[in-house]
Amino acid sequence: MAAAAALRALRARLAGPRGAGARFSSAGFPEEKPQFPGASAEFVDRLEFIQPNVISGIPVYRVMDRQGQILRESEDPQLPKELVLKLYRTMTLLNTMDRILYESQRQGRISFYMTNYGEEGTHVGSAAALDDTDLVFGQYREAGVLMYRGYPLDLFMAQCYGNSRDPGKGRQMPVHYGCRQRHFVTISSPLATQIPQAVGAAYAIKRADANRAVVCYFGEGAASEGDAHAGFNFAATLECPIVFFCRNNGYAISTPTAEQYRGDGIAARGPGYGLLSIRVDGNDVFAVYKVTREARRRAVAENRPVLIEAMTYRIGHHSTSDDSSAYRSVDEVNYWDKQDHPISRLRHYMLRRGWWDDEQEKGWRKSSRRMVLESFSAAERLPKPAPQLLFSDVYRELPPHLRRQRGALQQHLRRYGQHYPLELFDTGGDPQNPGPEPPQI
Ligand SMILES: Cc1ncc(C[n+]2csc(CCOP(=O)(O)OP(=O)(O)O)c2C)c(N)n1
Ligand SMILES: [Mg+2]
Repeated sequence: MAAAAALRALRARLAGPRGAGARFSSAGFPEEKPQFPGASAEFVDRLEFIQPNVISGIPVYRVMDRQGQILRESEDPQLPKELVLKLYRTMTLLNTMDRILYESQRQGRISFYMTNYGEEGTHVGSAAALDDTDLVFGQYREAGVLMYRGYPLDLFMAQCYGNSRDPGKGRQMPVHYGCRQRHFVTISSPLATQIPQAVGAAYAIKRADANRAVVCYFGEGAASEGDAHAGFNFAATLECPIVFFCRNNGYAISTPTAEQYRGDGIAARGPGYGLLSIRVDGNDVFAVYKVTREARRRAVAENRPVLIEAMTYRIGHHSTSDDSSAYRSVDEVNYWDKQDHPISRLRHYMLRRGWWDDEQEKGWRKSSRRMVLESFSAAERLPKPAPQLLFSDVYRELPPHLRRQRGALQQHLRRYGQHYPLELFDTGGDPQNPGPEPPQI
């Protein structure tokens, strides 16, 4: 690897010519070796700064070219047909769900949405490489991981609609999914907070000797947060079984990567923390699978944190609150949409193998769209959770100030209920009725 060679060259340069006979200090240490705690290098007698580009040009690992052709047979993960079809169906179903929920936000039916366009390969390739019980901490643009684990469309929709089936009881913005049964920790909006939390969980797993990994997803923008530093350093020093999965999609809202950092991306930071690190083509689902599988294996077998930087491109706007035409060209977006898309790359592969054809494509597009639309209209018909549920689930016993507020809400609704669309809420006609608990799936 070019970076490793550069580091070796740097080390040799800094070491300089060795002194002849070893001299010893009065404490008995050889004097030509630094004895500072935490330093493992040599003295030099020439002043030379370390260039910031000493780790640069970290290569991008890939398995397939853009036409879906395997580049080197020995790197082919040789996934069975059924698994490849599952990867493809999940990637395309996610894409279809995104289109429908994005449009529904545009029509005012839900308040907010974030699409995953162009990043499907990073989600599905990595999810497929994990064990089912590995604990996932996400940012907000990893819905494909949860979908791969079988999270039903009805619950994606319930969360985005905040209806009475939403396990979060309508108390979060859309796309803040979570599922205990699928080991997917609920998303929270403040960037990078999941990183130290994930490391803490990995440390607990290590202490319990549980043979599991934690996988922590984040964007390259979030990697500029202080929490990322804290997380990386804790993971390295506490030797935690964690895979840090950075989706480098080129933007943090409107800020392009060129304005986010001056080093060689996120992977270049890994050696500074003592993390095994690798960069992968995130639009090559097989490469993502292979890298994540090996990272997961080593994280668990060696109690070693690993940093993966998956290079991809955010084809959609940041969210429905953003208009990316204000800061990037249509040509740029079109390039990734038309020339280097993870879905078309995998489809090319499947077509070459004779595992897929145009008829199957048409049939699947139609039936998956129907599934999403059915879920979508069912979600829209369900009532909102009862207002009383605002107060549950944080404290085992409601503290006095919240009890007072709950009472005040009840009184208010009793007096002025006719001014609110209470018929849309799951109260059985009685605003004081907390309504049924949503099912836990
Ligand atoms: C602590 C904090 N600061 C700022 C924000 C606002 N914000 C939300 S998303 C985002 C960009 C994140 O970019 P990146 O991590 O690259 O993820 P991407 O959206 O590209 O997937 C920002 C600045 C936030 N949510 N939390
Ligand atoms: Mg980003």
